[in-house]
Amino acid sequence: MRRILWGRATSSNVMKAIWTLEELQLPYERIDVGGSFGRTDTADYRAMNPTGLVPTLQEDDFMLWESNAICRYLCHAHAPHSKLWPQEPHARANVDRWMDAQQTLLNRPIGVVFWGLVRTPPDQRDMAAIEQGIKDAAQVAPGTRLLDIACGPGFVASSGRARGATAWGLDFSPAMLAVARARDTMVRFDEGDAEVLPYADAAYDAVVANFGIHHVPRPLFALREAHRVLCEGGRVAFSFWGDPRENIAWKLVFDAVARHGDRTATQSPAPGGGFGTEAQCADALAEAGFAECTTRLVRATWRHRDAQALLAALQAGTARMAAMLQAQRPEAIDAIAGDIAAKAERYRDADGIAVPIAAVIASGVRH
Ligand SMILES: N[C@@H](CCC(=O)N[C@@H](CS)C(=O)NCC(=O)O)C(=O)O
Repeated sequence: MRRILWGRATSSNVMKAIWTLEELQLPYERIDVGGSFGRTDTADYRAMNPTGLVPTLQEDDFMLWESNAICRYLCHAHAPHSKLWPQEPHARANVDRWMDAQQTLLNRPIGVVFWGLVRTPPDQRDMAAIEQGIKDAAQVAPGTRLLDIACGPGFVASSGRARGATAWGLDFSPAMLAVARARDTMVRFDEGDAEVLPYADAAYDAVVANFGIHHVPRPLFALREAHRVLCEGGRVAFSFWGDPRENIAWKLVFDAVARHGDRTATQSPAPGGGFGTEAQCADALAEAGFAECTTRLVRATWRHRDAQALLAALQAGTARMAAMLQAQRPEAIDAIAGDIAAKAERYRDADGIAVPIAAVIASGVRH
């Protein structure tokens, strides 16, 4: 029989299957797929595993996905007397309980940490993890009336809805709203100003803003409005890029522009500012009237093929940073790119560059 475990060894779910195979001393080959190895999007892989995730176990024509199912199957089929999955009903139930708890209870909260600690493919999954962290901070649950302010394409509103919330999104940009509405027809997206919300007092249980509050000219006004539209006990949560000292991807660019270009060349309006450290976020929340204020610095690694790819991602995916880069003279851009490439070398490993980034997730409760 040919036994193949499909999946990169850096995945925690693949590790479970590897560990079981090794523990049971079962012969197998492992083929690297997933993450930077790719191939999980191919028709061949999807035919084995329609989720496109890893691991997948293949034994001749038999295919099995879901890491816990794989571990149980291996014990059941090939080592029925192993202590790994004991036959005695109570002992087995205990193992099953912890395996299920890992998949359901534990996996979600450790997701943000996990994302920050292991290698992830350079396909922007980092942002989804931060969004998840925000929703955790806002404690979004089924039935929650959730408002996503400065919603952009509406990713947070949509994932709040996927968790059972009734979600609204608000943004001042009709172009962003067009994208959001095309993405998700189940969320109501409104055009409006975060500083003057077009909603009644106490209309929401949770208000979130993902990397939005610092684009508002007067963030404190927006937080006061969030306070007004929240009901008693309602929670606000927002994310914000960490200080460049922690947020190296940003620091590489800011330093390079300072050396070779002009940081003031940008035509975009000045940021609302005043956030960046956890203390500043907590002060702003308290000033807006919130209690039980918490802040948490989330660190992660942003992986790219090289510095050029990092710069391209920032140019395509940011607002003020992109405007600042666009405002540089063409010859300065070359020098800036060269400077970033040189300084990014210290973050190089076998797969490219792994640049530290950091964001603050802040939350507070209306009493
Ligand atoms: N519930 C699934 C989750 C599988 C999963 O999320 N796998 C991750 C790696 S830990 C994955 O495939 N990520 C995409 C990739 O590696 O390309 C299982 O336990 O097998």
